[in-house]
Amino acid sequence: MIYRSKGPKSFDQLGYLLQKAYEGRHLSLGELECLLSTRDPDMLTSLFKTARAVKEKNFGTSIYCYGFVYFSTHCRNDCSFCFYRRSNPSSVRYRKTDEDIIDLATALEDSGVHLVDLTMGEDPVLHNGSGYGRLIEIVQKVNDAVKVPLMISPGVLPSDIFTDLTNAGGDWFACYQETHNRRLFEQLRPEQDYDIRLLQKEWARRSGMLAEEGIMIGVGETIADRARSIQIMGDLGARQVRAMSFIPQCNTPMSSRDTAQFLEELVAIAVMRLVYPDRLIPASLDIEGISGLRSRLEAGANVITSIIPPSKGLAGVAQHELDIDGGGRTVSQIEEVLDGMGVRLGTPADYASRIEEWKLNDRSMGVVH
Ligand code: SAM
Ligand code: MD0
Ligand code: SF4
Repeated sequence: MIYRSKGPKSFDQLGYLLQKAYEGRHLSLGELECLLSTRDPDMLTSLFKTARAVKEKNFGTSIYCYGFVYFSTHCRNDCSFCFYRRSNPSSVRYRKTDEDIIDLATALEDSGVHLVDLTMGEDPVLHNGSGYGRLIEIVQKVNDAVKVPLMISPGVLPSDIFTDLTNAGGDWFACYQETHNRRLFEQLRPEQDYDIRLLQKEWARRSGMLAEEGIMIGVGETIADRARSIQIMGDLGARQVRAMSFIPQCNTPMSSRDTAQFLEELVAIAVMRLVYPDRLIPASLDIEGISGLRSRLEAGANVITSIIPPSKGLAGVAQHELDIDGGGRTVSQIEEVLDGMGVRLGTPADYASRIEEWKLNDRSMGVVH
């Protein structure tokens, strides 16, 4: 059960915390919990306004956008929240050919995305005893075909694969812990190792990739868990941090849970923005589709993820169909929303130079081994 007793008691208290964050001063765990418990409508307006101001101070009016290629939906794992868990017989299963993956990535690049996210379930064909040669080959082929940076979201890999993945063209490695409460993790990701999953982010950074970390909202975590996660995500050095609302999936153990209150996600986005002014924070189209874009950007997000080309037989994750074949998850649709908000897409060069600067910084700080 979420407890809310620690929300700001007055506008003075809220103003103090927002000012502190705006000036870049450290917020304690208790202060994060307090901000995460904000629910009064006028206080929420102030919270989101400050989060936007912090975003604009660091990123101006530039927003970035990611194409999503979920190229294999086969999975050996049985995550209780996921439609694609191995024991769901009604899940949509496909495995795209290398040619299909290249065509999809190229089409996304041509449509104007800043990055292509290559995502898969822990497909037993690609995660097999004889190594990860096929995965590396796919990444290399896509990298040869497109100029935009690549994100790889393959699930959990052994430590010795990361350098090959970086050399093949991986710029980002995404692997979300979902929660940093170990007990809850065991329920969400049964038979998976908490520590090995957490280490993925470190191994990725050591090999020269940037890391994305994330949590789910509405899976049984407390506000204190969310505050701790926000702190840990920062400590990991993740340059992109996300919060996504849980969407219940049929034929899964969590099918009869309530859908998360999307407001809870927006508050988490705003607090992450206050604490991490210069990191990337996604507004995923995979939760509420295109209709949920504006609220997420207004809460402080600055990267639109889960852009999916229509009618190519590609699925989303939390929303496997929503807005895909209707063309709602395309760059032209998001540009309409951005126009109405007075913001715009950044240039690919701007995006690429930002991430190159981060990589150089990691090298000069001795993160890369
Ligand atoms: N299989 C890889 C893994 O688990 O890391 C990569 C892809 S996985 C499908 C990507 C993420 O989607 C998960 O880590 C989780 O955060 C999110 N996700 C999956 N099912 C979801 C659901 N029902 N609601 C919200 N987010 C979900
Ligand atoms: C998204 N459906 O961005 C995608 C996915 C995997 N790196 C990302 C969760 O919402
Ligand atoms: Fe597999 Fe990823 Fe879904 Fe878990 S979240 S069942 S690892 S696809």
